[in-house]
Amino acid sequence: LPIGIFDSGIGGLSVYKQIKKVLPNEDIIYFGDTARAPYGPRNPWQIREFVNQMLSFFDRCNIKIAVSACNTITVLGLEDFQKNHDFKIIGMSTGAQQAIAASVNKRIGVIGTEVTIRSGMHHKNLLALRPESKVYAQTCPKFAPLIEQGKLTGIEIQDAIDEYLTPLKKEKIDTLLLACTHYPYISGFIKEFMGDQVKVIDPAEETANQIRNALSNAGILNDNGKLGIGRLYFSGQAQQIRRIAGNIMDTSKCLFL
Ligand code: DGN
Repeated sequence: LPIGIFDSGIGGLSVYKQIKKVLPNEDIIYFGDTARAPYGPRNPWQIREFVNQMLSFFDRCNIKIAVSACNTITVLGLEDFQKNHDFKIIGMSTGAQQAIAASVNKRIGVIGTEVTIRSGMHHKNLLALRPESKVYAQTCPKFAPLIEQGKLTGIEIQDAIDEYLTPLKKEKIDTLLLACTHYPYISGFIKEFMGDQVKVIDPAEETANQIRNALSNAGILNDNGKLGIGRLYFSGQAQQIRRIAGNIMDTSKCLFL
C-alpha cells in the first residue's frame, strides 16, 4: 500500500522529496489542495474541514500511513483526525531537537504561517528542551502564496525576505527553523540573507525518519528494491502546478492526476 502525503499546496513536495530519499521503494500518493491554498490565513475550523476531505480521499485510496506535510495543519493537533481513520497520521516534526543542537548562542528564530506561529507549538517545544533559549517567532504571510505562484526568485520574494528576516537578523539568532514546508524552496535565498553564521533547519528530514520508524515498527516497510511510483493530485491550477513541480523535484517517476 502507498504512503499518503497531504498539504495545502505544493509545500508538501519538499517533504515528499525527503521521504523519497529515505524510503525510495515506497509508492506515494500526494494530495495538494492548490485550489484553496494558502491555509495560513484561514480559520482553524475551515482547515479542519478541508483536512477531513483530504483524509476521506485517502480512505478511498487505501493507504498505509498518512503524512500531514504541513505545519499549519499539524499545529491544529492530529489526534481528532486520527479517531476516524484506520491508518496512522504523522505530522511535521517540530525540528526542535535539531535546532537546539545547532544553536550555540541559544538565540533561535522560527518562521511559519499565521496559524503555525500563533499556535506557539515550536516555541513551546524549543523552550521545553532548553528553557534558557531565546526564541524569536515571525510570521511570513507572503512566502507561501508567492511560492504557490512559482515565484521562487525575483524582487517580490527578495523584498519579503528582507521584510520578515531583518528583525531576526537584528536579534542575532544563530539558528533558524523553517516551520513551513513551503520555505525549503527559498532556503538558498534565506541563507544568503542571514549569512553563513546562521544555520537553517528543515524539519522534513526528521519527519522522514519518523515515518521510516513507524513503518518499520508496524512491519509494513517496503524494501523490495523496486523504485516506488508517485501519484500526484492537485485540486486546482493543475497545469501550472505540474510545471512548478517539475522545477523543484524529479517528476520522472510521478503521474499527475
Ligand atoms: N506548507 C504549509 C505549512 O507547512 O504550514 C502551509 C502553507 C500555507 O497554506 N500557507
